[in-house]
Amino acid sequence: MNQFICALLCTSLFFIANLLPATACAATPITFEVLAERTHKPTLFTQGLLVDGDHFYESSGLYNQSLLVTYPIAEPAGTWAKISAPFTKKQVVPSRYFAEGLALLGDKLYLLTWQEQTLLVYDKATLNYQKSISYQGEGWGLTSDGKQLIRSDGSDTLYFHNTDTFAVIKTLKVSNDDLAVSKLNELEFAQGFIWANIWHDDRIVKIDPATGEVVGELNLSQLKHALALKNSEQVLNGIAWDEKRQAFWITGKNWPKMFLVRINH
Ligand SMILES: [Ca+2]
Repeated sequence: MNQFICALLCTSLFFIANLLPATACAATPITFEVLAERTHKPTLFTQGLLVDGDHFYESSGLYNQSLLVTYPIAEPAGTWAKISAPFTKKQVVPSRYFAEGLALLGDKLYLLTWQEQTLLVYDKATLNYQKSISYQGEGWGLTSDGKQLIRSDGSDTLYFHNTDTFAVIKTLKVSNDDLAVSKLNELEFAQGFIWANIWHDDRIVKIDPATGEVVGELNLSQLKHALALKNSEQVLNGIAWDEKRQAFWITGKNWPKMFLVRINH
């Protein structure tokens, strides 16, 4: 859709907004280049993904199957070795929990659960369980801006939490041209912005953390389509900022690959 038509449509939607579901027009496209790709274990139902140093940390969902794992960014040689390579560390999440978003702050990993209203806290170095904290609502995505934890719950609202008590400090509505942007899922805080996967969509939106306004979006449909995935739940859902490479690692639920994506400014 070109910008003129989009502007016309948005103007029309403004007058009949009460008659239609809120659907924002496309934000300013962000162009990107794929710098590299590597294998991703297709057994991982990716919910949270982050990079620390030379390792990935990833949470994998579903009841009775949830995991917290870490593995090196550098792959072992050979296709067989890549697929079968063991995790550096693996922690099985109790079967009653459906693991969701994952964030790192200091020496702790914070893991959301979907509907169990329980935040699980682990030691980063060992992946040993430390404690749990109750909260209200659903857990989808989680990230940290270095001071607070930021949670999504599948709506258009982001929740900023105290890191010690997980109490909600503030909420932020995410919108584009005054229309709500919902189904926010996996999150990543990088370069002063919040980046969010939209569930069952091939887009990642760039959110101004002060206003909630979507200031740009990445359309990654070409990456997903190249994988020729069979299952409709194999959605884009993994964003990890790699400080060393100044680029994002991108993957999805049960995807066989991860992509290193550098965005253009
Ligand atoms: Ca992330």
